[in-house]
Amino acid sequence: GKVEKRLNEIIEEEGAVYLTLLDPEEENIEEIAEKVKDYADAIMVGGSIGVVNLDEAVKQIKKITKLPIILFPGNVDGLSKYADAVFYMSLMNSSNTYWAITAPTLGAITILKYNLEPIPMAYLCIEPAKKTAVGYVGEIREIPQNKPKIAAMYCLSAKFFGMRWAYLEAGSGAPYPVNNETISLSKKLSGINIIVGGGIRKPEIAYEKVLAGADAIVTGNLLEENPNAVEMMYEAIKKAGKEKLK
Ligand code: 1GP
Repeated sequence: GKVEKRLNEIIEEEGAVYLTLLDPEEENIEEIAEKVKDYADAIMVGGSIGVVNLDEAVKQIKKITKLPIILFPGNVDGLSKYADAVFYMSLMNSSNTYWAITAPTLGAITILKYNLEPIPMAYLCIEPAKKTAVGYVGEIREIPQNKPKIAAMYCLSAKFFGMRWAYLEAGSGAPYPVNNETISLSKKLSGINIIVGGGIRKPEIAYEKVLAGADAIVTGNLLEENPNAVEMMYEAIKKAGKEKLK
């Protein structure tokens, strides 16, 4: 697909992509989109707790920028025909098969009809995700941070299933992000694209996550609170990307 191809090109040329997550319920969505449009490589739209204005939100962002919009659905209602692509995700470490396979299956025909580009992704909730919304909604079996091998095994499994991306998620607003050991072992063992998000609020943290092996960094909350932070984040991610490519 076009969007995935573009992301892969950026990873190859710049070492890492920067994805900004916008909550469709966010009131200042236009203001945030206006700020991120010159820095993000793509905009993710979604969240774990319900969506009411998804179509409207996607249309509003589309008016502001031509950046690809990738849906990040929290459930089968997280789809909009106005977006470009969708992370077609399995919450592999949920204790409930609904989140691992039933929800994506129920959404599959809608994705086809809406002509959305599906980007196959393992969604892995790592400690401290249990304390965040996705942990509660997704009924997760939390992957501990002091056992990097467990996350890495899931990434390898994702690769064997044919998924090309794995998202190491500490949860939106997490008090601390996924640690570097978990990221580097996941990347080393699987070789697939590793997305890291949840609790990343400082450029120097994003920088070290990219050097550890992250191919993509996601920030959400930070930009809701301070849209201007996007520039510093972008610079840190691209600086680390360049160094990684050396
Ligand atoms: C949530 O990983 C994303 O799914 C972003 O988390 O809001 O903490 O940046 P933050």
